[in-house]
Amino acid sequence: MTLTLYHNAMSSCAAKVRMVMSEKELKWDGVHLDLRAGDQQKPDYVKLNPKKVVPTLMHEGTVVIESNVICEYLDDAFEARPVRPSSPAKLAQMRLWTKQIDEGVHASTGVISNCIAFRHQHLQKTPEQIETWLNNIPDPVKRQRMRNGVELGMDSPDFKGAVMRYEKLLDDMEAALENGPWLLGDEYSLADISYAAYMARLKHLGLGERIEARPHVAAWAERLLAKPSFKEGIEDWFDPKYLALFESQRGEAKAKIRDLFS
Ligand SMILES: N[C@@H](CCC(=O)N[C@@H](CS)C(=O)NCC(=O)O)C(=O)O
Repeated sequence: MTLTLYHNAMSSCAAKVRMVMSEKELKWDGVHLDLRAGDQQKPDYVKLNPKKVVPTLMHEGTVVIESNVICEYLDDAFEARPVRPSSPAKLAQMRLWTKQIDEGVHASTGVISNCIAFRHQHLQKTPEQIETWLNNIPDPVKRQRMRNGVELGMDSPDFKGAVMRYEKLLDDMEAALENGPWLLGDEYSLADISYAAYMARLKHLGLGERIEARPHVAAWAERLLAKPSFKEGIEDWFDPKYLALFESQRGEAKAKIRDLFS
């Protein structure tokens, strides 16, 4: 079996795929991309992933992009230890959770992460390097969001909407978790795994109070982040430089978020 993941230690989408591979006990090789150095925009990588993002999976000559697609591909290609429910009704429910990530939750995470923390990494670069990175982002809407975040931080016009997208998600989760320990009730699945890295990111960025405000979500996040696959696929990859950056910005972020809700 040759399974190669092009990924980044701190990327939420790549983290999701690593957690799935851990759940399924798959052996894989990694190619680590430095997203701040622009590895994702280099021509050889763009041939694999025209969206210029991680992750990308290579499996015996097949290239698969888009983390939600990769997770389902892995579950189809390697049937042991399934991460998806077998009933069509539950599978449909699962996909309603995972598709939300592509419909706004991931973009909102990008906004919040950039406005609070990642902008400080970009601001270490020369203005020319920042422009090169921004101009190479294929999606013009994402390019503008990233520019706003780097230039304006938490005063970006996108910031409040991104936080509110999470409020809606967490409210929906709170309601779903009244029916059992996992988002689909009794069955732990890709619906839960897909959100593990995002819950960790909220805590890192000072939005943990938004989780704690919802008792079912708080207990679920604790269960999810206690999974051995979270440790192996996500926590063990945390980059101490990023953790230090998150910590240095958390106080200001918490105060700003509290202001949004006062
Ligand atoms: N929908 C894509 C999103 C991928 C994505 O946004 N990846 C981020 C890291 S989480 C990235 O590579 N960012 C680099 C950049 O935008 O320059 C997926 O799920 O794979």
